[in-house]
Amino acid sequence: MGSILKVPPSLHHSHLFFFLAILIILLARIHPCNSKLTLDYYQQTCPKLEQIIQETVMDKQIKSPTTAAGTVRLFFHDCFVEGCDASVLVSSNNFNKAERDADINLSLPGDGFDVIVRAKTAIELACPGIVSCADILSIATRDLITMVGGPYYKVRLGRKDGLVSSASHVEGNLPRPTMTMSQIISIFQTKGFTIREMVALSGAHTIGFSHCTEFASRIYNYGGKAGAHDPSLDPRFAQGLQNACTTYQKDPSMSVFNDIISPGKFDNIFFQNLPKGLALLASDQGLVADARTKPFVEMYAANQTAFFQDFAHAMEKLSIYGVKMGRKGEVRRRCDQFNSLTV
Ligand code: HEM
Ligand SMILES: *[C@@H]1O[C@H](CO)[C@@H](O)[C@H](O)[C@H]1NC(C)=O
Ligand SMILES: CC(=O)N[C@H]1CO[C@H](CO)[C@@H](O)[C@@H]1O
Repeated sequence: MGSILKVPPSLHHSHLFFFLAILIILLARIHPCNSKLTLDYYQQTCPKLEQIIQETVMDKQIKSPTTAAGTVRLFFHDCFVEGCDASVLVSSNNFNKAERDADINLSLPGDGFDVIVRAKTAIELACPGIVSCADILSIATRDLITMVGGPYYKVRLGRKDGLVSSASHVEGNLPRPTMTMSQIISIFQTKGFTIREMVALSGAHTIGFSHCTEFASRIYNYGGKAGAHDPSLDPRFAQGLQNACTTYQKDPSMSVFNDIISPGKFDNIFFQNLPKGLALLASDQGLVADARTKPFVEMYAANQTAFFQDFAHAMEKLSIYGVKMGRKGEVRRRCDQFNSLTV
């Protein structure tokens, strides 16, 4: 090795560059970090993995129907902050305020975390120390989407769990309903997602709910006028929301289904609701008001097959966003703690 690096003084700069380039290519080839996610990653080491996850999520979803939406949102938040590396599952401690405790975390804890912990426990019994929490979260999300009526897609495996989870890394990486459409598009585009993919992924709001605080400014004293609501809301829907949220300031847990027509079913009704003024979040309503996103809303509203196809592709893409492999991560023993903290 030493002799390769010792360059004779006569050697021209471009030769040196050439030597170094070859050396880097050779080193990259023997280094395992270069490998890719594969469908059969655990075939030898944990053949029952997919079956165990499937059973765990079915059992949990039947007992707690809010699990599917909670898990899908958890997955989205995990992937958009530090990549899909289960960083969102880590608990805070005295030394570190973790990602899950950022102020955007409303509704994140609960069933989503619980179903992953359960699956991890069952998997550790069958094949200890093998399967990453990031892979479990990816498969569980896909299975839950399928279970509530959404499309199936393939999930490649081999993610490692991240070594960083920090509340301070959340801001700016996740969209908020108060953002303009340009700001939301920019967050997705920075991460390599097109406007079309952004609209398709937003279709996840066909399940689950939002807390009243997330849309209160649209239904109470809109624009500073007493009793006024956002005029883009259907008037009867606005009144229903005002009634449903009356005491939300005293009780911050008050919430309403995102897709009021078919809240528990993964379908394209969410997109059909938008032009009717039946969207809770200002950002969702915005999808049908902006010329860049409206054509996709109309296509998905008219054609569920088109929505499912685009959603499945976009989820597959999301599930490999920023994944860590090889020594860039670890297989956590507990999904809520880095291995350096467990004994
Ligand atoms: C496009 C920008 C987006 C914005 C501004 C946004 C914002 C929100 C907000 C404010 C909530 C309500 C949270 C609460 O009150 O607890 C929510 C819920 C939800 N979001 Fe998004 N979101 C976006 C995109 C996405 C994407 C891409 C996905 C997944 C692929 C997703 C999945 C969900 C799910 C499933 C829920 C329901 C959670 C539950 O019921 O527990 N969202 N979103
Ligand atoms: C719906 O979308 C699918 C998938 O893109 C396409 O093959 C089909 O022709 C569309 N159907 C209609 C009625 O436009
Ligand atoms: C349940 C939970 O973890 N909630 C946290 C969400 O974030 C706020 C603000 O950072 C914390 O105070 C909560 O404890």
